[in-house]
Amino acid sequence: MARSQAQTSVITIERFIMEQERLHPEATGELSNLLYDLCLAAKIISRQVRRAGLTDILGEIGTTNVQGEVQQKLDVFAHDTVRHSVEHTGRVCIVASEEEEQPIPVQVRDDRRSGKYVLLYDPLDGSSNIGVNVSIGTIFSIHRRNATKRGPGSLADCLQKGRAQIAAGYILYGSSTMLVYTTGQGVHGFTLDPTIGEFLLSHPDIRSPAVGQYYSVNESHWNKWAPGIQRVVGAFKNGDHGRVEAKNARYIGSLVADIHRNLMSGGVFLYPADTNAPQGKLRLLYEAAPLAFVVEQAGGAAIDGLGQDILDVAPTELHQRTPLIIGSKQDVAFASAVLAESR
Ligand code: P6P
Repeated sequence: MARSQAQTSVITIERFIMEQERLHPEATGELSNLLYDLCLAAKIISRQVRRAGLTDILGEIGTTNVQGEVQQKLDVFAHDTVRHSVEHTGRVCIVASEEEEQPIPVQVRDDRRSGKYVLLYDPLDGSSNIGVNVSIGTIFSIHRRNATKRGPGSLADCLQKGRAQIAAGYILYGSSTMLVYTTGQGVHGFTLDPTIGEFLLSHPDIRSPAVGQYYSVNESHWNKWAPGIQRVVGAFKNGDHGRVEAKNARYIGSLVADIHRNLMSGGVFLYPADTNAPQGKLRLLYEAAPLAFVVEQAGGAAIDGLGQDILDVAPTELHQRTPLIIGSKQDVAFASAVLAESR
């Protein structure tokens, strides 16, 4: 009996992106090509992240502070790899990275092809975890330029609400390397097969459970939180009169890893404001907003805990921080209700 096409076909991310593009007759292919560019960067970074551990073990290759140097090298390596994968293509007009104080306008040789996209990214979030072999990630956010019409982009092109994102996603360098992204047509996960150097569709149309089994927060900050946050976390820990059931605690301390586990299994992640970090720790434009786009597209929710959805927060600064509560829809709604009662 002939095997069905589905049984025999291996769907690479390139094929998937092309098929997604065909759903949009107006598409020029530039976004697809930008996503391919990011796939290439992801493969290169993944290879280097894997080798970093070897360098560390071998030791004599590096200096005594090879751990810190490798991490710093890796952060900069990841930053440069993404930047070099996109800046020559004429598809982007500006890139902004956690590693650079200012956005980097992209000078396009042929001005007529000045890029229409803006790329914001965290090249290697959680890189302090490399030394202990904990998963780390790259996070990216893509907007259409909206403040300038041609030539290099501007800071204003970068300061857009998350709701305006064209695409967003992350690469998780974990037990396997996964790329998870959305263009507003659902969330799709691809696993890198290093033997062929291809991202293969492994998790089509990811949907997050409405109620999570996990809550993820650094409880060492408890005494610095506002009473409302203490009440929310206490309810996730112990249950709350049937409004919410007690959950299991899971906190890796590496944002992309925590978010991915909760996306797949259901859960709620919190990085609230506290007395030491009145705006929270995480960055809005290239951490919270892209992850919020992905999580919302998978049926979840993301709020700042101050009454706004993350995707509706109007940015004023490139590296501004935001409190973040993100994950399973009903859990985030519970947190939002309790915080509203506490205001
Ligand atoms: P804390 C890693 O340094 C990071 O930026 C995120 O990846 C992670 O979610 C958070 O900080 C952990 O912060 O204060 O719990 O160590």
